[in-house]
Amino acid sequence: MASEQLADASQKVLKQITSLYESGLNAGGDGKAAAGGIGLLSIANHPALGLGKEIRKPRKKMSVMIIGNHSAGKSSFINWYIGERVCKTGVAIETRGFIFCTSGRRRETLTGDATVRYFDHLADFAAFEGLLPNLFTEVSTSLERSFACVDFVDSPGLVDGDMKYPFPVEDSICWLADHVDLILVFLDPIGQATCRRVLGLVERLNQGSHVEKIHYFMSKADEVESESDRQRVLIQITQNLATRIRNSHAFNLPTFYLPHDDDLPCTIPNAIEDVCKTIDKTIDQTVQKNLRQLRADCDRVISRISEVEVTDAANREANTARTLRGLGLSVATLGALAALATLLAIRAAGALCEPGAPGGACASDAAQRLLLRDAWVEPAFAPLVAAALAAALLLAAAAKVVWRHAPVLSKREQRRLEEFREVARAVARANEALYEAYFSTIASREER
Ligand SMILES: Nc1nc2c(ncn2[C@@H]2O[C@H](COP(=O)(O)OP(=O)(O)OP(=O)(O)O)[C@@H](O)[C@H]2O)c(=O)[nH]1
Ligand SMILES: [Mg+2]
Repeated sequence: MASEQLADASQKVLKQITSLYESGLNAGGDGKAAAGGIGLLSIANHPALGLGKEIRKPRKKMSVMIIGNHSAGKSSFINWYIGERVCKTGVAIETRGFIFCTSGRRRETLTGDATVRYFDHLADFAAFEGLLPNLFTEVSTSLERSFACVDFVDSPGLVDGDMKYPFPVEDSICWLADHVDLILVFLDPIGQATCRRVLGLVERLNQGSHVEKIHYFMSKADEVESESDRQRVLIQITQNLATRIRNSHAFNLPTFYLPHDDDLPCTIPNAIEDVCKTIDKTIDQTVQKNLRQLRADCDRVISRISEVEVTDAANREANTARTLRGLGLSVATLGALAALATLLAIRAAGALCEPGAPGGACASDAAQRLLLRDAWVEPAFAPLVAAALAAALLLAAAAKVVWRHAPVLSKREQRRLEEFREVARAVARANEALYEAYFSTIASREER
């Protein structure tokens, strides 16, 4: 299968994955992503689930950063790959900043601000002082090779000496290294392949978690005159890098050069197809990584919904227990208030039967009975009233605390969660279908 066909299949899968995050499935439920539905992202961002920070949409394309010494042919390689001269090339220091090269509907150049808006993962990248004016995007309509699903990042050439970069060049390359899928290091045989800056940067990148994504190539190999010269330069570069890279035993430095228009024979081996294969392999890996991420995110959403439902059921149960306890305490409060009222009534009856009390109320039976009780209430009246009042107040306060209910989901919210679960399950099924379709594409490619 040609690179373009692979790119076409990969691009479709990558786009569908993004669409499943953004807008879910179409109403027909035929597994095709469509605009207007509920996407995995809006489900993750729903306040009841709170997964907004954990679930992120993968990018629609994979990205390759090319780094290396000045004049190693980084920009020329991108132009050759795309089949269009989007980056400036030449012997002078041509690339002073970062140039993102992406495919789009029309040819255009975006400046720093627009670049940061175009690639939303770059928001923090612009924080490097002096970087924004040196950041550009070249949009090309080319569909050559796998460009439809690859974004290239052309970086400033590295040189030693008095060269002053307008921004912290090593730091910004290291920042980007975290955000790209593949790093190609181009070192040319006649330039400053082993300059201090290149070696320092390679060492830094090897200290991070990027080792697996870095691939080294000796570029412009046609500039060496003979095979023995090529071997000599290879040994020289390898020796210089060996102490700075992890996995140095597996270190490989294929040589390549861009095809010439002239017919001059060149006996130097050209591994330019290996560079393209490395890119295609990373596209494969990116598609598979994104499919795995989608599956994991569906599972995460489904298990979060279950967690929320379990918490809701527990809250309901706790609320019932709280209601019963609250009711008990309220009844006890009423009891304490009744005791207080009784004490006050007894005291009032005693006052009515005082000698000389008006109306002869003491004559009534009820007052007489109360008066009898007053005989033993009277000595402890004040502490008893205080105790009854304190008990009523404490019980009322306790009832108020106990009766405080944990929030529970409304019927509407419960239905919404059910709907979310169905969407996540359908997206997981669509993901399986994408997986199968993609692998059968790969299998048919390998059979040829
Ligand atoms: N012989 C030969 N020359 C090449 C090859 N690739 C690029 N060149 C030439 O090398 C010079 C530098 O190429 P660029 O693509 O500008 O190199 P660069 O790495 O982008 O340079 P900076 O941006 O300055 O770091 C240009 O004159 C290219 O024509 C190649 O494979 N073989
Ligand atoms: Mg350049």
